[in-house]
Amino acid sequence: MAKVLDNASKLGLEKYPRQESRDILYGTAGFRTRAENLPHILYRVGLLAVLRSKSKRGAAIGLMITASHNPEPDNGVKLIDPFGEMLQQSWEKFATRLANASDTELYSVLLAIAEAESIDWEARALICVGQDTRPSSPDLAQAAITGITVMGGEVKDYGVVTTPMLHYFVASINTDGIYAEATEDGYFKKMTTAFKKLRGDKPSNGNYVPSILFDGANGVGALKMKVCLSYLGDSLQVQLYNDGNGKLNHLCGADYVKVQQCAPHGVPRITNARCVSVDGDADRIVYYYTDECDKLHLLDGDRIATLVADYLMELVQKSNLGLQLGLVQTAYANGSSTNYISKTLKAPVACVPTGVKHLHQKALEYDIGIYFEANGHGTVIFSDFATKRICCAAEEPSLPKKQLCAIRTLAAIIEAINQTVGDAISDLLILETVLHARGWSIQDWEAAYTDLPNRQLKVTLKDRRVIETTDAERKSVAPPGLQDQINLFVRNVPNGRAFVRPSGTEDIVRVYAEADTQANADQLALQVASAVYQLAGGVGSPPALE
Ligand code: 16G
Ligand code: MG
Repeated sequence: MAKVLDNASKLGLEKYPRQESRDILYGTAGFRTRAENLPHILYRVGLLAVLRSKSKRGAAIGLMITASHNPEPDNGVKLIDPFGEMLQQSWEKFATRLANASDTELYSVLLAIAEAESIDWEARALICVGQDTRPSSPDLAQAAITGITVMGGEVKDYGVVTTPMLHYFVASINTDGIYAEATEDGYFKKMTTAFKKLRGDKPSNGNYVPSILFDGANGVGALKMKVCLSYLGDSLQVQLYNDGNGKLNHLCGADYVKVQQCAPHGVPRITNARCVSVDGDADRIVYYYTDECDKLHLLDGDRIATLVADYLMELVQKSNLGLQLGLVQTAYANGSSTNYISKTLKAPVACVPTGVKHLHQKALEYDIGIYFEANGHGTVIFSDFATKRICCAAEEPSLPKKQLCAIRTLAAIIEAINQTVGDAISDLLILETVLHARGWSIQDWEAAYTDLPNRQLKVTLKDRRVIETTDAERKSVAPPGLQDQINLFVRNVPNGRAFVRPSGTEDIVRVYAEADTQANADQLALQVASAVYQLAGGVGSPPALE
């Protein structure tokens, strides 16, 4: 043991010494910063991954190198736990401690973690490594692999993959059952076979046409969609744009479309055509179209959740298996979507703090849990109980035809969805299935409800931690007086709602406001941002509408 640790700390000093940089936090998306500050971090995350795997008696752990939708010069890393879920929260602290230790402290920090977790040094360790398409990713992967190797861990290097593919592979290695073989071929074969089964032999239906324009953000999503196409055959026509020749995430991709509320560059404007954008590591997806006046219509994660919920609820009713379905959103969900879920769909809907781990955790409480962040990250989770009921009933030919058909559809959806985490490609296949089944165009989908106009603003503070929130980030408890002010502003506008929260990924706080009109939403956002700036120690110029 001492020899392993000694090795690790020595090698770390020689090859990957700690660089002069500020302390870094393992946040909602792991470590993320400029790529040049990351080599020693990757090395240390490699060391930690081995401890994590050993602590799970040799279960495979994932190590994904990506900075998702961030600009190309950034990069990042996050660890994936054995069932394909995000790293357990208590280990986030270990990651932060190890990343910020001085070179001389490295040995003792590793030892302290090993002791705290009663690590069995004899246990094996298997780490699955994946990377996105950034130019900095291969060297960073090498740093991680060095860390894993000096600690005696085994490496399974998947090369360039989407984040959700790596989650899927890790879950597949560690579990028997619903996941396919842990290879790219296994993954695509399983998903697309189920998709084709769901689609039947008629790719068109009513207003639905089996053809989309796909914005790949010039990242791994484009690369893997290309592979997926060879499995899809004639079942879906996908025109690929931003397929990797341009700059990653630059003026394109799901985050750009959602945040800037404009169509991505590099995709032709074809009036009313159904288009999708994914982000730089393909774990988010949004749909959009541009109308006759060249106006963008965005169908984001809230719309995706409601579309999928509406469809699954009908199947659940027809299946008569007594399964309970629920949705999970964050405070960013448009008020109209929440209203639609509770009043029209009459489904339970929970609100949790921002970050996939919170949504995923809550969704596990339902037989069928649907979670989506407004930004397009989400999936559907079937509990073991629901999976068993559905899969057993699907083998009961004596059931009435309509019921059996609904049950078999649910069984095929279980095969097509990546339940470990939001997966743009798998989500796309599910959404295309629902639209096809409904016979809907993207405009039919949009007609379900009207979004409340909303506005987001950023405020820079001396220390963003002075903002403290409660009630799933919907209310602030510090600094004193801030929530009273927000309440006052909100009361003055019809359908007003606003909140403020410190970002988990940037050194800013975010303000969200919605109201009956865009002018009122803008005014509310500005009032709240100004109050934050005054009461919480704003720096730089006072907030303004961009
Ligand atoms: C991260 C989160 C995402 C969240 C976003 C919020 C994961 C895998 N990703 O990207 O879910 O919406 O952070 O960013 O959890 P913010 O804290 O800067 O608003
Ligand atoms: Mg992403």
